[in-house]
Amino acid sequence: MDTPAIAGNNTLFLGFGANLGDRAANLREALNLLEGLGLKAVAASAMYETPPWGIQEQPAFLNLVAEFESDLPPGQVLQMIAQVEHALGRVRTQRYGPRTIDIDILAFGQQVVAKPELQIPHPQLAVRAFVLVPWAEIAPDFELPGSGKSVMELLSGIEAADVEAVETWGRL
Ligand code: PH2
Ligand code: MG
Ligand code: MG
Repeated sequence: MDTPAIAGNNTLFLGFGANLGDRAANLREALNLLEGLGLKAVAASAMYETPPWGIQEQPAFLNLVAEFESDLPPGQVLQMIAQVEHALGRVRTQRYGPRTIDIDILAFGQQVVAKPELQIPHPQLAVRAFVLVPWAEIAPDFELPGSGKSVMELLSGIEAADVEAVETWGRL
């Protein structure tokens, strides 16, 4: 067979966060815009209100995780994400600072990407309750490439107080 090893449909998980403007509207619009660009959403978690991580002096976030199917390469999905973040008024100023929308590629099937501009799986997902709680809602058994650990296993490594601080806020 001379077909490329990485082809066909990939299960892709994206993390969404917003802490400026109408946070829920920003999350909904981000999903709609990605679907409009051709990414097929197959599942979405609830929206969770989460304490800001990294820089504490900023408004609380709404976060969610959604699953998509795509046969596009990761770099192309990253471009679509940048387009949607731009359309929703994302201005890149402070690292970990406030934003109308942030969309991160958490995992892309079993692919591993280690480039300066893109790392998959997302390097910090294993320490972030605001990612693992919504992710475990929709895909507890998904196994990360490399470690082979499931989302649920990673979540069990997070301190209880951090998990409890992630509160269900509402449906999309
Ligand atoms: N995103 C950040 C920094 N801190 N904190 C929460 N609760 N949720 C986020 O999505 C978030 C954050 C940088 O991407
Ligand atoms: Mg982020
Ligand atoms: Mg980001």
